[in-house]
Amino acid sequence: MRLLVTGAAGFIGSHFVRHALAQPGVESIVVLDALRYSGNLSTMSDFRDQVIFVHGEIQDADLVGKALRDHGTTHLVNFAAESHNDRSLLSNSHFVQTNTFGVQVLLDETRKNGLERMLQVSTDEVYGSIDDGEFTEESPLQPNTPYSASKAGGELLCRAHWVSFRTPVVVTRGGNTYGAFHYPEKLIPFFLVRLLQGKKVPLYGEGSQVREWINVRDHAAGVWAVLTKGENGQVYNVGDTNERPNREVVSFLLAELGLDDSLVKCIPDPRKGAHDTRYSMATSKVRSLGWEPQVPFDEGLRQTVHWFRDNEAWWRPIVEDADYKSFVEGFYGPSLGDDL
Ligand code: TDX
Repeated sequence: MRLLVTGAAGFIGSHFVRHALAQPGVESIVVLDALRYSGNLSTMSDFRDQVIFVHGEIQDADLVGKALRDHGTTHLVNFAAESHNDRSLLSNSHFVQTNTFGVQVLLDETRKNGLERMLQVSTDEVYGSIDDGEFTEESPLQPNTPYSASKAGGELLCRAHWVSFRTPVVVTRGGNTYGAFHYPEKLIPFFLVRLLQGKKVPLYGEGSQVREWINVRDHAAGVWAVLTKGENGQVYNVGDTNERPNREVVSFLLAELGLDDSLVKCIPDPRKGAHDTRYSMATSKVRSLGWEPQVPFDEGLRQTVHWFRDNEAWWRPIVEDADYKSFVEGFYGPSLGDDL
């Protein structure tokens, strides 16, 4: 197998490359990444010399086609995405450009260059919110934010290219993912880097929303299982059964760092109507491929806390970057400052 992995200078993509490098039969890995704000070469430093790096965007058809041909690619896995809901509430054209149009480019290039398979990494957020029960792969798509709508658009193109052209494509829908190298804008890494700096953390509303958490190593292994054993034209949920309200996750982080509740500030919910109350997915389909999650939530979350505590050299340049500061101030308001 000769792989091209897009977005591997980011969080889940980098863990997927680590996983793939340890598998038999992988002859080469090309990483294509635009190095936009959440992609960092430092995230790839432990495997940089084992992959071929191409700098560019998935929307660039000429670049993608050339990269596929130059390296005799057989399989393409797409992790490249704009992935933060809150940013999509501020402005969303980049989301459609990358998450929808970019996927169309990859599908066309997969077909034109005769690849054996493309895998599109998607998200449980395409289903919208569920109060009781769980989403199966047959549940309707009812995305609630520009981010999740742009991901749903990418997925629908996968379906259409399979039906129209028999382009060999599979889709995974991942749950909320946590672990090392997570760009500090999502709940867990954002709160960790703030707490580690002694700063307050902004919990939306009362923190009652429920998310289903999966460790990033399990997510990467799930994507690998679908890539190697899934069926073309199919969608696979990749989740674990760790449903937790946000405030419980935050309590865990505080306890693990020896801090108390005084660092939590409940703020008016900036997502307003677009804040999904609960995600939950059925995963029997992916489990039928022989995959199952290996990392218990408490153990994985503890390891994540320790990783952030021990790897300030990775996150410090990110939180000191002017664009990062400007997003945090712009979204949460200048009062977030050092003390919320
Ligand atoms: O500052 C915060 N305060 C807060 O209370 C942030 C950033 C988040 N939250 C809440 C909002 C959500 O209920 O925490 C919960 C998780 O938020 P995010 O980490 O932003 O994730 P979510 O919106 O649930 O989406 C995630 O899961 C699906 C990822 O961001 C997506 O990329 C993925 O597709």
